[in-house]
Amino acid sequence: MLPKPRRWQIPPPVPRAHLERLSDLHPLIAQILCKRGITDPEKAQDFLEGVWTFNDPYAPKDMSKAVDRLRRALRTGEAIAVYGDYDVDGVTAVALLVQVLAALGGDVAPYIPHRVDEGYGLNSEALEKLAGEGKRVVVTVDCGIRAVKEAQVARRLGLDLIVTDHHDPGGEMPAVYAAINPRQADCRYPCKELAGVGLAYKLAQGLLRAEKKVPLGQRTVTLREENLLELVALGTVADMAPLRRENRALVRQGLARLNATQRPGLQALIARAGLTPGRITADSIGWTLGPRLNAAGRVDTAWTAYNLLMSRSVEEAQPLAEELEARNRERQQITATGVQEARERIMAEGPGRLLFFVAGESFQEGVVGLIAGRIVEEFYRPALVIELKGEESKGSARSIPEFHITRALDECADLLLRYGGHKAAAGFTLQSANLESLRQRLLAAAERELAGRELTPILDIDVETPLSDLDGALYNSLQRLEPCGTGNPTPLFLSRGVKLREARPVGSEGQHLKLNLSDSRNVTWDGIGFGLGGWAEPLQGVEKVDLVYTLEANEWDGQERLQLNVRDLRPS
Ligand SMILES: [Mn+2]
Repeated sequence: MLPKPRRWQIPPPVPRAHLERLSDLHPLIAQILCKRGITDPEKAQDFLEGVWTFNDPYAPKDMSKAVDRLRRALRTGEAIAVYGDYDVDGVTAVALLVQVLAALGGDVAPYIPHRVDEGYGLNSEALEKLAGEGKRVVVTVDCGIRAVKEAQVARRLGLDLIVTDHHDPGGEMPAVYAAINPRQADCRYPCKELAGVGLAYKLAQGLLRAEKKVPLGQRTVTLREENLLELVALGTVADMAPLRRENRALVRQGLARLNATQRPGLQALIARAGLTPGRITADSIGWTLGPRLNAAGRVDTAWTAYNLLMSRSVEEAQPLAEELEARNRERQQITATGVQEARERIMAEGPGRLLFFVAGESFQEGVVGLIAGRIVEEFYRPALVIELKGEESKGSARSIPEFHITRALDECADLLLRYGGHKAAAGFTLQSANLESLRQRLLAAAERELAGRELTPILDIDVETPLSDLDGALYNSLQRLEPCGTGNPTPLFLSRGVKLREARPVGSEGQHLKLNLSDSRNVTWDGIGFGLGGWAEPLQGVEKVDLVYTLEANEWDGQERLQLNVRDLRPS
């Protein structure tokens, strides 16, 4: 069977004037930058160097207020709680702020809710518990911006609540002591795309700089802002925050530090996951480190990940890294079973629908989002996966660019107990009795928005070029575009009329495609197409192909060789 078709979005030619302005750069790099809206030589330079020049941590709305309140707590010895989330962004943000407040001499403790027992975000029982323990200030990270009711509870309990959150605020803002969130309408902070951990870092910068200016006591604070950047890189990449503007600068510096990390926990995690210090990229976070840190909160408790990040010795860290490895395997297995079951149901219902809605007792809450993500990948339709559970059920949604899933849920707000998210992903809780109504209303919304549209995933090509124009020098230049990932994808090339010398299926079920190609100068190239094994048969006898691919280096026998990672192809 041929792999599913992709729509090739070919970039319009870049105006000559733009290219001339960037004539210091490799012409293909210049074209890629122009395609991404960077046409000014100075901006191009800043981008390539990962520079972000706006350097005022007090600029976000309410930041000074939050810093002042925390410094009062530090001065008077009031107990502080840092309240986070159980995913990587949340856990790294908690670790970051606890580390900073402790370094400043604070009486500080972390709080991370349990995914299944408590669920996402602030909850009143937890606030009561914290107040009962004598906490006076609660700082949230990566949550809290929609906690209108809980903010009232905090107020009644005499807690000063400082919210730092990067999620979209709802209609009503919680009445809190301070709310730091660049997405609120009256916040003028120029980078709106910081992750939860990025905002925690801004607060940390504010605290550390205030301390430097006016020390609170006799203690010497040895912790420096830069020591926190590896946490920022982990949380930002794992949360899929766009890797541009300030995030790009933070992640770039954070990756450099992560590659030489002195944190025993990260050293243990990196070693156990089989990564090599010095070769860790944003992809290593996305595919290897992030899933392991996340697995703790998905199948058990996020404290394992937190304790790992905070551990002080290799002896303490190693068993935790081991445990994360085991949790991650468990997570993979549960996800695979869930995907299989969801797929079977979709096939039974008829895969022609415009939206998939599957609910069942066997889907585990910790992985419903992962299952939904896989379904979207496979079928290219919005998907909701719900763990059916007594009176209240919890689910997760993933979507395609053509369908704003959180807006669709907004229309069904009367059926939901709580929900939140963004364009492409959302989480929600509802009374199980409302499941059928929710399903029908969402199907109707999908029908209205998607019927008659061509629903095919798009390959957003950066540049069309003869294969013979690619070489090692270009590959080296391309490294300046790193870190690539969400919001700054690895450049996608199109080459037409490439000579095909061989195409054969590889992989345990022949699911992948191995290619041998040659360019117009008769230089041979290797190509690999993951999931493109279905092309092996129809390519027999084909002489020339058009290829969409990324360029990568493959180590073979200690030698680096360029190869094409082919994303799609057609006979010319
Ligand atoms: Mn987050």
